[in-house]
Amino acid sequence: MDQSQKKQGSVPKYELLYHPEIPGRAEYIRLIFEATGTPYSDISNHERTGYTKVQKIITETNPPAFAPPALLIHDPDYDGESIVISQTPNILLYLGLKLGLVPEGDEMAMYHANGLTMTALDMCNEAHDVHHPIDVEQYYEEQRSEAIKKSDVFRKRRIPKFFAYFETVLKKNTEGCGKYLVGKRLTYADTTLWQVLEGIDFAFPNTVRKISKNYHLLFSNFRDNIKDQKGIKEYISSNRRRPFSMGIFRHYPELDT
Ligand SMILES: N[C@@H](CCC(=O)N[C@@H](CS)C(=O)NCC(=O)O)C(=O)O
Repeated sequence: MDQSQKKQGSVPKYELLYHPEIPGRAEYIRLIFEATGTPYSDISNHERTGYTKVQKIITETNPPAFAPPALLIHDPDYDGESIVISQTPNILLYLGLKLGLVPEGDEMAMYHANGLTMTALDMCNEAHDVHHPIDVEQYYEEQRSEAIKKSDVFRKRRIPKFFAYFETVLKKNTEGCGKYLVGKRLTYADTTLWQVLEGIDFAFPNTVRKISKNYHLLFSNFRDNIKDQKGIKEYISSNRRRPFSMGIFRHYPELDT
């Protein structure tokens, strides 16, 4: 749409479409809203019949979303139409640009931030696959022995590889002083990686306790810095922040021996 057609003074409205209760993949999106002080509605958690509404919207929209999270956007720029977009990294990129959580005035740095976000989400997906290595639609208990085998590889090889990678990224971004992944201010790559670290720590506390000393920037500078960011700090201590439970990140002691 032509910029001249913009309706002055009206602001976009955002509705988050996700499962109720668990933080899940929607948490990466909530962190953008919270860090930027942007109002949003979390339909499943805010409305009594919210989840029914979420399912209806994501299946009836065109194109339908395969799975939550999705974002319902009412933006005056879109001529009164409501738009639904899906896929976590896609939503993060959209909001990152709209709400100013991408590096300023540097297109390539934006792609770097997005690439780092996707790598953090890869680690999240692998953590999920540890407890569901065979079938996402079956109970953990039905794939427990395979999960135990997978957890061994994840803890011994994949976690250290991801941690070492992000430690190197922090070291190389001298502008960020070990506090930010790209440039010298907060991007959605930082909020996303921070949430993945929280999740890994929840699911694999023994592993993290044992090896975190090897990743000094990641576990002191970076992690502490992000949790103290304006918006994030208040959010963490609010009841809007959902605790980890039986979502993507799960703690089974036998997977963290
Ligand atoms: N790649 C998608 C994955 C979406 C996804 O797996 N969503 C989960 C909840 S976090 C779900 O409801 N999945 C149902 C399914 O895959 O059938 C994303 O990043 O958004």
